[in-house]
Amino acid sequence: MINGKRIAVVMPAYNAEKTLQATVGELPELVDIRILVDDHSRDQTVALARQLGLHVFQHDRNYGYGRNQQTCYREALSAGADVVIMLHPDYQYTPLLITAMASMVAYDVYDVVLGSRIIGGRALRGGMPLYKYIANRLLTAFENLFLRVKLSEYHTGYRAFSRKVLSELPLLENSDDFVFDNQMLAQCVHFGFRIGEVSCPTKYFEEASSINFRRSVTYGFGVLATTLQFVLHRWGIVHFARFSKEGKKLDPAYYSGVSSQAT
Ligand SMILES: Nc1nc2c(ncn2[C@@H]2O[C@H](COP(=O)(O)OP(=O)(O)OP(=O)(O)O)[C@@H](O)[C@H]2O)c(=O)[nH]1
Ligand SMILES: [Mg+2]
Repeated sequence: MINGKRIAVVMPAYNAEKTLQATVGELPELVDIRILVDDHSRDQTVALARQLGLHVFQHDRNYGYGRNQQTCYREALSAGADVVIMLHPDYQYTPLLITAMASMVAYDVYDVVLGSRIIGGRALRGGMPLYKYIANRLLTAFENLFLRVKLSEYHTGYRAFSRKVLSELPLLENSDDFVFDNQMLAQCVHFGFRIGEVSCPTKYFEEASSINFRRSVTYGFGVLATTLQFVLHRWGIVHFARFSKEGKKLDPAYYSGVSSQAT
């Protein structure tokens, strides 16, 4: 708990066996709810997660990173979380920043807090591939221009959200794939949520999960499309459910057809 708010950490996992223990071992004690959603991993992620005492939910097949997050947030809301931090179980983001990020939301300074690898200027030294770094900088500049905000990056997988953000965004209108992350941030901007950032060390290493060049390109085009949709919707030229108040939201009671059994 922080400031009387229940803190949840959600981990969207896919083949995270090698790094899960290190990640969970560094979760601060103030975390009240620890959830792992397994997207049909082929390794021992689920068995290990149970051993580590996490609340485990399993998809009946590999739906993708975006769909995994939908399940994560739905389960965190139904568990009664007030602040939810998404942490990748591949140990690329230090869990030691959870307290700082969760506080910023728990004390109602921001609705959303991002752990930025760009602030501090050490992303390349931390091992981020050069092409990812360049794409990150260019896409960020492009989005800042059209979304009319100033973030240091939109592509970090380390994020904290208030309960209000997760219940009010039309998250069910987003992609099942990696571009979900970007669509969600564009929604946060569109609906006027306050977004803060903290600097987070960049860590790339052998066992970490890392999307390959081809999927990164797909993601990049998805980001461009998301920005274009944001602008078209804003200008009233095309209507997108993703940016509409009537868009489908996460309802803890809603059943998406995905089997996400608690085990
Ligand atoms: N649900 C789901 N999760 C995935 C999938 N692939 C990766 N993940 C998880 O999502 C997290 C992020 O994936 P990464 O491949 O590390 O991608 P990234 O961190 O955005 O990109 P990098 O900067 O290259 O590491 C990891 O912790 C994975 O466990 C997938 O196909 N489905
Ligand atoms: Mg990664």
